[in-house]
Amino acid sequence: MNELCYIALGSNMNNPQERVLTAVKQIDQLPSTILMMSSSLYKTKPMDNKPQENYINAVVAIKTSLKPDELMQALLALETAHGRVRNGEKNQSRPLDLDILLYGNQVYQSALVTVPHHGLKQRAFVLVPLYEIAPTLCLPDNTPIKKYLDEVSQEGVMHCEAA
Ligand code: PH2
Ligand code: MG
Ligand code: MG
Repeated sequence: MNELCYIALGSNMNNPQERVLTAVKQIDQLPSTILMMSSSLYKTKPMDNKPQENYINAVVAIKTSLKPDELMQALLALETAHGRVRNGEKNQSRPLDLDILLYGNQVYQSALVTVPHHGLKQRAFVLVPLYEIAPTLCLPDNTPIKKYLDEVSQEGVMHCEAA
């Protein structure tokens, strides 16, 4: 279990709250992977004010020996198991989105995955739950995530009470 990784979860279809909680358990059950921490759930407004249902977002920390592409394959399989269908359109509503935010301290890009995740620095619905579980975390370039959190508006990111 060598790399500490952070994964963002998002859902705005078909009972998102329950779905995200289920997905957290499923991530813990991936091969060679253990769940270290999970954030609270957050109800969030769609990015760019898209006319969509609100999202449920969360972030988890895992330790895994899966390589970045293997981890992404496993996460994509989970998305598919939750009924996600990709038609090439960007940012459409989805039952489950699982993004690798950080893979240890690695900077890595392949056809399947880019870490750090391209949206990490600008998205409050990622930064708020990430900061909750890792307040002193720094990106591979040594920038504290707190810096980016302070730069975004947290309006539209609402903490969900425990179910
Ligand atoms: N994911 C998107 C697009 N827009 N908006 C919110 N609030 N939360 C998301 O997870 C999200 C989004 C594409 O991945
Ligand atoms: Mg995403
Ligand atoms: Mg994704």
